[in-house]
Amino acid sequence: MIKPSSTRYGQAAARVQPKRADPGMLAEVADGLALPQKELPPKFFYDQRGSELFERITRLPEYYQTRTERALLEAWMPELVARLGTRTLVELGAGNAEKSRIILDAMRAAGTAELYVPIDVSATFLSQTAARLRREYPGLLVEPVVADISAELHLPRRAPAPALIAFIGGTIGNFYPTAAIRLLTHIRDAMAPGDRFLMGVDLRKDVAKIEAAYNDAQGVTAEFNRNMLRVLNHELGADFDPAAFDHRAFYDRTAHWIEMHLVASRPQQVMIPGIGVVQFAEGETLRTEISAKYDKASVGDLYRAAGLRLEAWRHDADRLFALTVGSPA
Ligand code: AVI
Repeated sequence: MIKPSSTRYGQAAARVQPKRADPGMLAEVADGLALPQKELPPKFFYDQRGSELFERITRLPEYYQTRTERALLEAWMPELVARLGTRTLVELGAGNAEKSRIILDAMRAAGTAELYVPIDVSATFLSQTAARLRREYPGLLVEPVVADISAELHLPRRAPAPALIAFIGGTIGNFYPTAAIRLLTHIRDAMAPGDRFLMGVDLRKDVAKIEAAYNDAQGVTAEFNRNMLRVLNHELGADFDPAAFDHRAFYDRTAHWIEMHLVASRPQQVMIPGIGVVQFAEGETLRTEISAKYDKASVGDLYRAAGLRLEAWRHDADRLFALTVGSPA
C-alpha cells in the first residue's frame, strides 16, 4: 500500500487533501489507480445517490435479478424460517432492506422474530431503514451495524439463536474468488452450529441476457457506474469529469463474470489531492466492478473452500437466479 505522500504521481503528491478525506479510502484509490489496469472497488459507487441509482437498476426491465430473487424468497422463506426456527436475522449489505421484509415477515409469522441486524456500508441508508423497520415491526429489536463487510464481520455477541445470516442480492458476485472465500470464511467463523447462511447467486446463462442487464436502454447503469467518479470528487476533492467517461460492460466467458469499466473518451489528467495527478490515455479504462455468475458446482466449491456445506438450493423455472443455504461443515 503506498502512502499519500508517495511520489508515484509526481510533485502534486504533496498537496493538502480535503479535511474529510478518509486515509483508508485515499490509500485504496492510490493503489487501484497505480495498477496497470486501473481498478477501484465497487463499494465506491454507493453514496446516497449511488444507492438510489442502484434501486432504480433493480426495477429496470433488463435487470431480472432482483424480481427473480424476490419471488424465490417469497416462495421459500416461510417454510425455511419456520423449519429452522430463526430468531435472529443478520443481513450483510442490507441497503434499504426491501427483501429483508420477506424474511422478517416469515419470522414474524413463525412467532420467532426477535433481532434484526442489518449491516451496510452506507450509514444514511441504514439509519433510515432501521427507523422504518422499528415502526413496522414493533417488538423486533433492530441493531444496525455500519461496516464494510469486505474488511470485517462482527456479529452481536448475544444474538438469540439460531441466526440466519443472509447475503442476498447476488452481491457475492462482486467479489473476486479469493475475496469471496475470505468473506464466507469470516461468516463461517461467526456462525454457531445451528445457524444457517442464506446466499443469493446470479446464475450462468445466455450471455446476451446478462450483458443486457448491465447495459440498460435507459442508461441508469451507466450513471451508476459514473457515480463512482462523483463519489471520488466529493470524498477526496478529486476533479474527475464524469461526462468524459463512457460506460462499458461485457461478459468474460472464461472467468464467468461481467466486467464494468469507465472508458476515458479523451486523454485527461485528474487531480486527486493527497495522491497527485493521474493520467488517462484516450480509451484507457478504469475497471469498477466484476459481477461473477455461478452454477451449483461453483457454489459448492466456494462453500467447501470456506468450510461451509451447501445444504439446500432453489432456482427459478428459467434458471436465472438461485438461493443457496449453507451450514458450518
Ligand atoms: C450489487 N450487485 C449484486 C449488482 C450486480 O449486479 O452485480 C451491482 C450492479 N452493477 C451494475 N448493475 C448492478
